This record gives sequence, C-alpha cells and structure tokens, in this order.
Amino acid sequence: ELRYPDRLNCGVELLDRTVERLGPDRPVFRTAAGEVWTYGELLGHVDRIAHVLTTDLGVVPGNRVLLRGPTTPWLAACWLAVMKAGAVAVTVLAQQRASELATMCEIARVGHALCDVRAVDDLVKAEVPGLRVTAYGGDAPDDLLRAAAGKPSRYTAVRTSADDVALIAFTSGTTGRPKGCMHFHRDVLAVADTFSRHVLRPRADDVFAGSPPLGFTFGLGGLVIFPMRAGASALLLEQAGPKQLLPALAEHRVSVLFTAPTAYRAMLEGLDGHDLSALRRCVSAGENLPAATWRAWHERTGVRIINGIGATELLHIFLSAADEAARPGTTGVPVPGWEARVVDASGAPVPDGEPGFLAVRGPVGCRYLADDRQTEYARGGWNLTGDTYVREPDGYFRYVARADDMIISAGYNIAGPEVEDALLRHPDVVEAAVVGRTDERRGQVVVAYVVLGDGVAAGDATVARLRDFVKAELAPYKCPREIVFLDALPRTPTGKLQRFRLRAAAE
Ligand code: 3SK
Repeated sequence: ELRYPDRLNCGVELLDRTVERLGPDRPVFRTAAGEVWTYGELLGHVDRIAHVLTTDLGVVPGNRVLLRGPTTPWLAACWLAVMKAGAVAVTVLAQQRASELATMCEIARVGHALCDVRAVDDLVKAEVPGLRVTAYGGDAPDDLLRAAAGKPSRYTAVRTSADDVALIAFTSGTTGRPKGCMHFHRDVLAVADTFSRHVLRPRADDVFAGSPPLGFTFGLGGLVIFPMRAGASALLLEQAGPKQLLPALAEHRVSVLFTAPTAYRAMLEGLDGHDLSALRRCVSAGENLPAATWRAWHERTGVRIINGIGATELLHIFLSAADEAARPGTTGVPVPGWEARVVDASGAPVPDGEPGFLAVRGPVGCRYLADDRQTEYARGGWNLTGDTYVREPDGYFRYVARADDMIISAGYNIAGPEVEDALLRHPDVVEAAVVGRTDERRGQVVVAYVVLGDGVAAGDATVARLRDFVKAELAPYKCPREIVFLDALPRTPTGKLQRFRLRAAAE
C-alpha cells in the first residue's frame, strides 16, 4: 500500500528531492535543438516562475492556472511552478481552439493562464471573462520569463496537503462536453510509484521521449512525472509525429518511448536506417494495441512493447505487463496497487472468458469537477472505464471494444476492434476502423474504413482481396459489408479514433 505524509507537494517531491538525492548536475530535459537543462537549472527556473506567480500575478493556493503550449522545458517548468505555488494546473492541449478553451475555462473557473507566446491567439479569442493571460517565450516587456529572470532563485513551496487538488485534466472522450478530472498531489506520485516503478522500472540514466503532449496525462506522466521520479531525463519534442520521432530516438539515444499504436505502426514503415539500439522500454497506450503490431515491433527492434490502458480519470496506466509477462493481444494484468474485474450491468462479476464492463480501483479515483456523469463512472467504489473486456482464465485482461462500440448484426455481437485487428494483419493495410451502420434487415452491418500502404491501389480488387482475407481470419459474419478507403482516420488531438464521425459517415 502506498503511504504518503499528510503534507505533500508533488512539485517538491519530483524536483527538490531529486536534486537533494542526486545532486543538481544531472540532465533533466533535452530538446531537439540540443539544449540540455540540468535538475539544478530547472529548480532555479521553477522557483523564479513560482515567485512571479505569487508576487506579481497574485496567485494563491487553490487558484486554477491554465497551461498551454507545445511540449518544451518551459511548459514543464511552469507546471512544476504551479505545483510548488500550491495552485491547480489546468492542463489543455495546444491543438484545442478558442471555443473549447472557453468551455474548459468556464468549467474549471480558470483565473490565470501561462501560455507559450506562439499559442496565445486562440486563448485571447476565447474571451474568457476575468482571465489573465501571461505569455512566455516572447520579447514583450511583461513576458513571464523576463519577469522571472529578476526573481530570487529559491522559493519556499506551499505546504499542500497530500489530498489538495494539484491538477485538472480534461477528457472530451471522443464526443460530448469535456469533463474536468481532479487529481491530488498524492495521485501524481501514486502513478509513478505504481505503473512506473513496478512495470516500467526506469533507471536514472534513461532518456525518455514520446508523442503524447503534456496536456494529456499520458504525456505528463511519461515525459515529466516518471523520468523526474526516477532522476532520469526526457527529450521534449515540439513536433513528435512518427517522422520526427524516429530520427530523434536515434540521435538522442532514447531508451524509454511513450507513444500510441498508430505511431508504432507508422514507425515500422520507416524504421530502416535508424539506429534504435538504445531503446529498451516501449510503452503503448491510448488505444488497443493489436497483437500484429506488437509482434512486428518486437521482430524489427527486439523490444517487447509494454501495452497498457489508462484513463484521464485515473491519471495513468492501471492494466499492463512488461518483459516476459507481456502477452501480445492482451493489455496485461492489474498494475501492482490496482485491482480490476469484469462486471455486468448490475456491477456483479462475470465469469472468466465472458465479456463485460471493465471495473478498476486503486490509489487514484475518478473525481469529475461538477459533473453528474461522476455517478456513471464511479459506482460502488469501482471505476467503470467504459471499455468492454474479457478476463482470461490465466488472469490476463483482453480488450474487446469500447462499451458502446459493439456492433450487433443479425443477432451476432461483433467487436469492431477484432475486425480491425484482422484487417491490420493484411500487409496492404496501415490503419483500420470498423463501425456499424443501421440496416433494416440485420439491425446493423459492418463497415470498415481503411488506410492503405503507399502504392496500394484502392478499388474493387483491393476490396475483394481484403474481404477474402477477413473471411479467412474470422467467422464470415464479421466480414465488413462495405470497405471505404481514406487517406487518414479522424482522430482527437490526443490521437484517439473518433469513431462517432465514422459512424455518422457510415449512415
Ligand atoms: O489510455 C489512455 O487513454 C490514457 C489516458 C490517460 C493517461 C494514460 C493513458 C494511457
């Protein structure tokens, strides 16, 4: 069981304690341009920014401070400064636009924003009443970093309680009004002391990198919390698509990678000529990782992907497996400190081997900010993630579909991801998404959206080839009735498939 003192500030634990433990000279952040920040330098920047927050901007403990910008050491420094000042970081994505920002500011009652100068326009356009926006990284006389340069390099952090709210992270799901998830100071450490410590097992000489932005808790954990808890460093990439990741992994000798299945597949297409010999841990989450992708990555790189499922509601990953324990095609087992089970609509456990709703509980729980949907997610002490899973007799959890992604056709239950996995095993297919379309006779029929590999012609012959392939892989009733070719699948800014768009297109 995790035990933390009543007074706990996660910023102090991640930064000041690491400097005390390992000294100030170890690298903490690197950039593509070759900049390297040490822990000691970061501490100086964070403490100066914390002074600006409290002295110049009048931020007091509990105030909500929105953070917005590309993934840079300065964004991470602002986040740590907000933690040390006892304020609440409201993490958003650089891709979110004015109307989305306005909604999130209203829900979280945001009074201040620290914003990369390159991302200020949308925030200003959001016209949030009473919001004070402070830009960083520009030439203006009132730029945050200019103000910080004149401040003392040491700041006495606010003695927050372990269960004071440290951050509010928004989940839009794939549709609907965003929900703000509140997480405590102890939650920030708990995800490092469960998934990272027991499954990822980082070393102080590791170099982390990845694609998820810091506004997505997958990225905040993988690029700030986990490396800092281990005294390691992170390469922070402003552009982190597969095309930028591959050369960066080689050039910076990255050893721990956080990204999503789509990026693993895209990197597999362009792996040749890149030296990934430093890579020893690869984490995949954000969506289901098909066994075919796991096997292809293992074959080409020798690294076993650590698959996982997490949620913004629960801050980070709670089901996973690493090394020899990894079982392709499954998500793994509960991370030490977490419990998981598969239940029916009444919350009663279903037998192993049968599909049901995934329910988990552990050191972090869902706490929506002022949202009635709280009672749908947290029931009877368990968190219902909205995923359909099967627990295999050996205790491994296998993803079936999002609970609302089951297609029911002529009385058969068809899980879209199973058909997608089959399509992805065909060498011509790079991405696949499967949805149901309403059908008078069958209730629903299966429609597949497919992105083909370079040089593969779309057309009737390819449709026929893919349908024959699926029929040979799966029961024929699961074969897509229609296959539509796209250049790319619609995704949210965090990379999640927007299945609702495809469903609408299919009708
Ligand atoms: O799987 C996810 O979507 C997720 C969300 C938040 C944090 C971590 C993960 C993997």
